[in-house]
Amino acid sequence: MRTIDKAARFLIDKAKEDGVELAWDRLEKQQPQCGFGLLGICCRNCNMGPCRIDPFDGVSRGVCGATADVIVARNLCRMIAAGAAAHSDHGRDMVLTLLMTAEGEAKDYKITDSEKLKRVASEYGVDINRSDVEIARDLAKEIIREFGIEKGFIQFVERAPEKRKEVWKKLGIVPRGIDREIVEIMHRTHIGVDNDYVNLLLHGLRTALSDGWGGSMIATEISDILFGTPKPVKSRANLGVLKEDEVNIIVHGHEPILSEMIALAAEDEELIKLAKEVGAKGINVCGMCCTGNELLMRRGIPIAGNFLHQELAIVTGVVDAIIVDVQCIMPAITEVAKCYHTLIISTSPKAKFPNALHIEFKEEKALEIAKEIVKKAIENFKNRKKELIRIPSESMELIAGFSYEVLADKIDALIDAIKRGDVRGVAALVGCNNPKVPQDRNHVRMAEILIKNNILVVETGCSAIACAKAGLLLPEAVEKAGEGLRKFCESLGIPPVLHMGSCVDISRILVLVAEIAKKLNVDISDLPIAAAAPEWMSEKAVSIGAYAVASGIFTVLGTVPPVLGSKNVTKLLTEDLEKVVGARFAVESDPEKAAKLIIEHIEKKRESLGI
Ligand code: SF4
Ligand code: MSK
Repeated sequence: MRTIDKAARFLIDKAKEDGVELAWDRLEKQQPQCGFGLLGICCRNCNMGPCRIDPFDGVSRGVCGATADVIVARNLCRMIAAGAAAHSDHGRDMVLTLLMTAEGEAKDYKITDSEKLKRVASEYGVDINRSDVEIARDLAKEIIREFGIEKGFIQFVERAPEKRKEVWKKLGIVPRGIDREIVEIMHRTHIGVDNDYVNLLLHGLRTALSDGWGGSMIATEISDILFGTPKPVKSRANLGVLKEDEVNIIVHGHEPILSEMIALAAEDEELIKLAKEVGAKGINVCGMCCTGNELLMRRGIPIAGNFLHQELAIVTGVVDAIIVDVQCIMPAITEVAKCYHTLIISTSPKAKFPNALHIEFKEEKALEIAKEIVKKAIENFKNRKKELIRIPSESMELIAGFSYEVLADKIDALIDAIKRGDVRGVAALVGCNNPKVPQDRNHVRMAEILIKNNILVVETGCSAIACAKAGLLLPEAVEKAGEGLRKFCESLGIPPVLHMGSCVDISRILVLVAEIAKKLNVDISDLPIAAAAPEWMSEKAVSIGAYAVASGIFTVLGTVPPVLGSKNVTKLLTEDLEKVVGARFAVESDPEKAAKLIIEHIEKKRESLGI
């Protein structure tokens, strides 16, 4: 089975009829995948190699003498570095936009959440008794400094409970500058530098922390300041949100700097008029992946799908443009688009695609460029190939928008419910789709089992979209929950599965669990909470998993990371870390068993807390 999603199944069949190759087909062609790669025991870090460790063939060291432990640890650290870099560079772009907004260079942006601006500025010691613009300018400058701090630590680390900070201090892994930690990984993993797998992995955790409590948290907070802090909002999810009689524009990628402007441009009277002139009834903007989550959370803009929906959207034949910025955009989409009429428009100088139309996005002329892009989509409406049009009917209602601020005044009620035992604990389901897993199966199945067992589920990224499509982000989904969770959710009028945002918004979950721990005067690792990335695929997910564990959160991975080639690294990650940071990884691809691991962990933590 390739997917549990009916709409996806419909379009996978259509793609076959149309002769279009999809990620699942390419995965099949990759079989059998390289065993050395799967185990993480190949190294290309210098030109004496490439080397691989082959215990069955008596090869236990690379040319330089590196063992499987060193090679696996180095490879994993480099994955963390790439993931942390992606999130944090996104964070940097947000701060630079805030600075340009404050200095009057990015006139189409404004400070939307002035209260949050002041709150964050206070944390950074910025004087808040001034105009928003002045505060924003100084705050942006302070935060930019953090990317390459020479001494001292990332400010948001202060949001962690004291006990957690003590753990980090003792281990020497309090994150310093975000860029510094990432550069240091690249240095340490160069041939002949750090040859101790424990030392390497500890720095990997430090780098991941600079993502979770640094780059990602910055991205979330600045996005809220610029575009507003999310509040509960109704919308719809799945490919049925596409409309045959409107110009369909999908924004895909990650940074709201672009997608917010596209949403604004699509409301322009002149462009709506133009759309009508070409025979469409209007302009339908939909999201995909995390930039879609950003628009969904703040504007209620419908979300067409998660990672494995990006090719399928084109197969409907009605997507007039996919506008992309950065991250999780398959290079394959330009190939798929060749069979239909879809225009792929790239916008970031960091992410170009052969055969795409590149219209560079600049914050100084944001709305003007966004309008130009939307116009291209409208002009493409007439190029649809009528015989290839088929839109699946599936789209599900949902409620999203559960920022930390929305939940803040519900924390006491949650703690009471946890103490009473109505709610057993909280589980975060996050991360991607991966064609190695039937699309959405693990996300949805795990969420169903967890809520049935009275565990409140919070979600971000593609996991949240999977559960949205399955109808779990609705208050009515309490029917699938256990009695205690049902009572709790009904009393607050919330669904049992809460959409907390995009991948960088896992920082909202960190803030939530940190506040719960502070209220109970315990460490995060003492709480009855857990996390899972049931279908993860990206390096960002590796960084997320690493900062979750380093923050004290037991984390279950649904696809196997490339570490099994080293028994020592595997043991460290799945056993020994528990003694060091109070949490560990588990790997379990069966969603039933993975949910069971989380339930057992939560019950164990409840017992230790005496509740
Ligand atoms: Fe081989 Fe060592 Fe070079 Fe890696 S760093 S390619 S193990 S010689
Ligand atoms: S978009 S990182 S596929 S969650 Fe954030 Fe989805 Fe994973 Fe990308």
